[in-house]
Amino acid sequence: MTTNQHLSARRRQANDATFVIIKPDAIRRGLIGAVLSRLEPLQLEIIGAKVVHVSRELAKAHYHHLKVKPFFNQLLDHLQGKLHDTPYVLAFVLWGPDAIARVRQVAGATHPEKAEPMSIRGSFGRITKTGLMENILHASTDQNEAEREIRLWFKSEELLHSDVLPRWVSVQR
Ligand code: DAT
Ligand code: MG
Repeated sequence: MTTNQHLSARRRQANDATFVIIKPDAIRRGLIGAVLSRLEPLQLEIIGAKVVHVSRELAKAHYHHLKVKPFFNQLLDHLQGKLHDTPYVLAFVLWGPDAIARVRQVAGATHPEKAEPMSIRGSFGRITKTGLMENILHASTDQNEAEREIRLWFKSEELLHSDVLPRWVSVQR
């Protein structure tokens, strides 16, 4: 094995934490179980889980990178459940080998019609007439985003592995 192969093998085995939200459209449509059954085969540990009533402030902070977009307000309304009469979301921190990339892969591309058909978004997501992406779940895209989002949504005492803070990403166990 070359040094590069060793490095990539180690990288593949690195544990990381990712942040997942089951969004109001999925809750409204009775898809919580379906989403979890797509994630469960990844055999990640659930190190944080809770029901969250999403304030405007939290929604804005979560999607801060999209605040200049024309769909920003609709996005906030969606996350707050205002468009689905569902005043809460389910938030999770999942932990394990390559958690961020593997959850993103199972989730599928942002746009449900472009998502791989067997992915969660490809299977269950849809676009409404107003252009809202009902794409079922949120999942962090990289380590910086995961760390920022986990800190935004969870207190360290709400996580099983709070001992790995602040370097919870890529910590070998
Ligand atoms: P992702 O959720 O795949 O990480 P993102 O962070 O770029 O995608 O955007 C967050 C959410 O915003 C996304 O889940 C759906 C919505 N969104 C993104 N691009 C959009 C667009 N062009 N029109 C409408 N909604 C959009
Ligand atoms: Mg994103």
